[in-house]
This record gives sequence, C-alpha cells and structure tokens, in this order.
Amino acid sequence: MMRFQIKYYKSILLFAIMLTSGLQSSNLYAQAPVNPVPSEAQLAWQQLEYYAFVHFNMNTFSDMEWGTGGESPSQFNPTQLDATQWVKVFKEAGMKAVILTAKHHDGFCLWPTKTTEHSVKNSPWKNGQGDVVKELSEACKEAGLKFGIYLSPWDRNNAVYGTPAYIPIFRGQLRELLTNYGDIFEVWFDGANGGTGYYGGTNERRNIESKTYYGWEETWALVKELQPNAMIFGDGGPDVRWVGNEAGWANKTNWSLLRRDEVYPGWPRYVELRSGHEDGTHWVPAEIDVSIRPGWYYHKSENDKVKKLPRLLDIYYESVGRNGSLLLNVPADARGLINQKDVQALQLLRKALDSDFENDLATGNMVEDSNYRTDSEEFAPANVNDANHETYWATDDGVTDASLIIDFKEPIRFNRFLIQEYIRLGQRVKQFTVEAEVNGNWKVIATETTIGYKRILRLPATKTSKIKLHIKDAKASPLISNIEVYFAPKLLIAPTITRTKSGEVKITPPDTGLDIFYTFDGTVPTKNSISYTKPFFQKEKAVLKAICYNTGSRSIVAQSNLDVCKEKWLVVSPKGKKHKSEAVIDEGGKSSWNFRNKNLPVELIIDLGETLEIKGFTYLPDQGKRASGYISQYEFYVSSDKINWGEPVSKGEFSNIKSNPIQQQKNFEVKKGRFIMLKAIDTAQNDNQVRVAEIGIITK
Ligand code: FUL
Repeated sequence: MMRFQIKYYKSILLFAIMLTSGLQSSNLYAQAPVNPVPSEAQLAWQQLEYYAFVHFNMNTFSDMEWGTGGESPSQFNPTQLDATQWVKVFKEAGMKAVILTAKHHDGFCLWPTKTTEHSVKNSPWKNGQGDVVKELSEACKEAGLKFGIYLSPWDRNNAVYGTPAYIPIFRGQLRELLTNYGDIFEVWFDGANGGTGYYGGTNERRNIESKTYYGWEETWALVKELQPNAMIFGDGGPDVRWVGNEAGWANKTNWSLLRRDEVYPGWPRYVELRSGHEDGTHWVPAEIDVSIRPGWYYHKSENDKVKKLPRLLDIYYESVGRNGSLLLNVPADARGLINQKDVQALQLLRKALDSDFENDLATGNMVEDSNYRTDSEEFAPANVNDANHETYWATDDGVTDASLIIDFKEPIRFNRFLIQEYIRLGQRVKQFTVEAEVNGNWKVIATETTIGYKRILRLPATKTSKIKLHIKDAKASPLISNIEVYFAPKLLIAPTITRTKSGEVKITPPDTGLDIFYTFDGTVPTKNSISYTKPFFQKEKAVLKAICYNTGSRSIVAQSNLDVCKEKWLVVSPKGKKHKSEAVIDEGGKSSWNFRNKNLPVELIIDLGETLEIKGFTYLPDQGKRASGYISQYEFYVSSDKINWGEPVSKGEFSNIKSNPIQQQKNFEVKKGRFIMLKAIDTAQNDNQVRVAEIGIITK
C-alpha cells in the first residue's frame, strides 16, 4: 500500500513536470536503444512467424533433388496444377506467406523468362503459355498471403555459368521476378554454389568464388531498388540468416544479431548461425527452413515419410519457440497439387497448435514487479498481459536483475510459458528463470538464456497460483512486451513400436500418463485389447497394432510389420571387430558398420541361423550427422550353403540415396536359404567407403 502511495505521488509529480515542460511522456522516459535494432521491414517480417516453402520445379518430374541441368523442358508437365489449392492449404494451416522455387540449381525457370530457353515456355504445360510464378503470386494476393521467391544463384544448365557473362543473366532473372509479380516479401538465395553440371552440354565441373562471383552488394542493391521492403535471405543475411541446419531447429540461445561481415554463402563456421552472435554488428534474425518430407522435392517413394505430428510440433517449438521464423517446405506433387498426405500433416499440426494455445491463463491476472521504470504506468508490469504488444514492462536504467509475478489467485496448471521482448529497442535479455510457487516455496521450473522476439517454453505440468519471471541478466534494462501461460493438452498420437535383436518389443507413448493397448491379429485395438504394461518378446513374424488411450479418446493406430527377429543372425563376412560388424544387424538404426578403404565391390554376408523363405530385403544407409558411404548400385543373393550363390535375386540402383538417405526396400521372387549377401557394386560419393546401418529381410 505504502509502495502504491509513493508511486502515486511520483506519478503526479512527473505528470506536473510533463505539463509544465510540455514534453510527451515517451520522450521524458524514453530508453536508449540497444543496437543493432531491426528495421521496420524486419519487424513486419518477424510477425509472419510461420510460412510455406514450395519446392516444385523440374526435379518434381525427374524425381531428383538436384537436377543436373541437362533435363529437357518437355519433362515439365503438371496435369492439374492449381496454385489456389496450395494457398488454401497453407492459409488453413495458419501460414502467412509462401516462397516458391522459381529456379532451382538445375536452372529451369517456372516463368517465361527472356533470359534463357530453359523454362516453362518450352514445356508442354499449357502449350508453353503457362507461368507458375504468376499463378501462385495471384493466388497469394487473392488470399491475403505474402509471396516470396527462391532464385538459385547456381545454374547447372546455363552454358556461361562460372564466367562473368552469367551475372547479367542472373540479375535479369531477378529483375523480371521483382518487377512483374507484385509485392515480394522475401528473396531467397541458396548457399549451394558451383560444382558439376550440364552447363550447355559441356558436362564439367565449374567452381566459383562464392564471396565475389555474384557481386552480392550490387545484387542486393537491385533487390532493394525494385522491392524496398523485401527481406533478403542468405547464409549470413543481409536481412535474414540461415539457421545452420535443414533439420528444423535453432539453438535455445538465439541472438537475432550477427557479425554479418564475417559471413558469406558457404561459410564454414555455419554452426554459429544456430545461435547468432551476442556481439553481432547487425540485426539478422534466423529463419528455420525444413522440409515436411525427407527430401525438398516431392517423391512418390516418400509418401509414407511425411513428418509425424510430434516431430512437427518439435520443429515448431524449436523454431518459432526459439526466436526464429519457420519456413516449412511442403512440395507440390507431379500433378501440381499439394498431396493429401502433406495436407493431413499440416491440418494435424494446426489442430495441435490451436489446442496448445487455446486459453491464455495469464490474461487479466494481477502482475506485480520488483522494479519498473520511473514508476510510470507506461512501463508497468501489467503491460505484459494486456494483449497489446506495443506496450511493455521496463525496469529503471541500469537495473538488469528484476522480477515480476503473475498472481492467479487460485491454483492453475500450466506447461507452456510464452514470452516476448520489445525488440524495436534491441534484443537485451541474456538470462532468465521461470519459477512457480509450490507449497509456499519458489520452485525454479526453467533456467534459460535469450528471449528475443518470442520464446515458448515447454515445461513439465505444474500446479501453482503464482508464476515468477526472474530476469537475471540483460544487456540493459529488459523490455518485456508479452507473457502468455497455457496448459496444453496431452498429445494423443500413435505410440512408437521398436524391437531389439533378441525380439523384445517396446511400445512407447508420445506423452506421460497415457494407456496403451495392442493386438496381434490384425484388428484395430480398443481399450478391451491387450493392455501394454512392460516390454515383451515377439520373435516370430507378426503384425502388431497399438493405440494410446486417454479418457475416452484414442490415438490413430501404430502398425509394425515385424518379421522374424534377428536373434540367430551372425555377420559372416567381412569380419571386423565383432561389436562393429554386429551394428548392421543390431536393430539400432543409429549405429553403422564402415567398410573403409575397400576396393569395390564389397560383399556383406549374413548367416540367418535358420533356413527361411525370403522375398525381399531392406538396407538402411548410414544415419549419422556426417553420413557417408551410401551404396548406389547393388546385387543381393540368397544361398543355402554360402558357397553356391547363383544369380542375384535382385540387383539395380538405390536412387537419390545421397540427398535422401532413407531405408531402401527391394522385393523379389521367393527363394529359400540360410545365408544372404549384399554386394555393394558402387557408392554415391566415391568416398572409398561403404557404410551400412542396418540390413533386414522380408520373409514369405
Ligand atoms: C539447399 C538446396 O541445395 C536444397 O536443394 C534446397 O533447396 C534447400 C532449401 O537449400 O541448400
């Protein structure tokens, strides 16, 4: 009460001073910015948060990730292209913008450019009269979504790529795209540059100096001249930076700042991009680009590999929730439509996010603080939950350790804490905790570092009637514009089924406190099926189906087609150190066996320990972070005595394995035998090694 009175008198005094001096309150109390600060265009971009990338181009038809440039325009022929369908899907998913691969590394242009013949104008699609860039830009405008373009600097088709003559061509393409298609919110320049290619039929390697070749300063200036508000994306910006991985996450510590002049396309210290630089010289926030599928382009073979809800939620919380923007790639298929599999995944994500953020428990609750700037209501703690992001809580100058408490009066449960800094005046907070009052004591629930535009913490469910935010360190007086508190429901999605080499099955739920039920007879499990309480053995072939169950609702069904377990299996050849060679049959997909410095072909022979009727095999390539040794050409044999192998039961290629190293499966005519042999005839990288993470068989 006393404190309130002092504040009250102070406010009257300050008000009197303001009246007499004729000053605006904001001038009187104005804080100095902590530089660097974002531009107006960057502030607007930051609020988009979640938007779509569409990889759709020649690769969609050639089933590749990186076309060579030697493809023919006649291959480009979507049968039902409908950009309004894409935009509808994205809008319903809550995305605010779309970026299209107008030209990828293979050089094919999705618009009828004057700069090259390698474009839609020479394709059968709409008899060469079509323009994908136009259709999508118009659909976006109609639906109120922003539109951006990806234009690959690298061009594996162009005959003059690598010489100075290419630069005006590249800039001419940019000029067309930035002049003829309305407002462009972002221009995306890829860091992959130079290497082998078709290059007008020369089929050679052309390396360029990525720092200097494209004359980036002039190229950027052209973008700004034609589209002053467009954000330019590149490894190190200049406006928006890459996050240093394509897997969908930023570091928890994430500064929107960068020592920008150190960074260039292909910068070898790219891991630093995950956190930015605390002492950065420029405001260059992170954008997290990741694909909803393993590859960036649509491949029919990946229709079952669309990322599942838990992974998509992780991506959201580790991008938008870590002070970054999420650029989620959803490729259009060869019909020219967003595939139903991807549509469903986006819908599930939207639904889950809507329920996670349905009810902000903080709104309207009393907030007290330990310090606020000049005791002025303009900087009062209640600004953090007033639904206005332009108002904020600020401490007095020099106060960088301060706290505020949200008092709910009655106990609530929460497991999400969302917090935002008023970044217009710079990113400041370096360290903070979130605490909850539990049985009369403050319990630290989270100890964190940076905040920035937005942090969303996923926390263990906690019951409390008071939450404290404690800013422990900041570059200057912290400015907090928003706090939201939620209790997200448990995720009711399919459990995961795994089995060890000896046949022990484990069923793991996606969240705590869920019941699991399963069947072996192909029927859909209900709450009356077998209840899963602990791991069990299933050594024989079986179709296992499992669900999660929680108070009347059940998840979709998880299904695992288990084959005979690998308990009796032994690696016969080549003999390595035992624990290493066993990696190919240990059911642990992460470990791999590396046949290094072997001359090809390499033969891997396995004793199954019993005679089986075999009708197919699987090969999981190395899954490590620096994966290598992918087999590209193979032969597969079955034998009853490991002496007479006969003809291969299957042979051919594992296509696209380097860009997309997922499990490969080959089926063949049933053959009886006890021994199998995978022969690596060639590898994708010529790196003098063959790596195998796991081998499996499919029995009759
Ligand atoms: C990478 C490219 O090489 C991929 O093909 C894809 O376009 C991705 C977004 O960026 O660097």
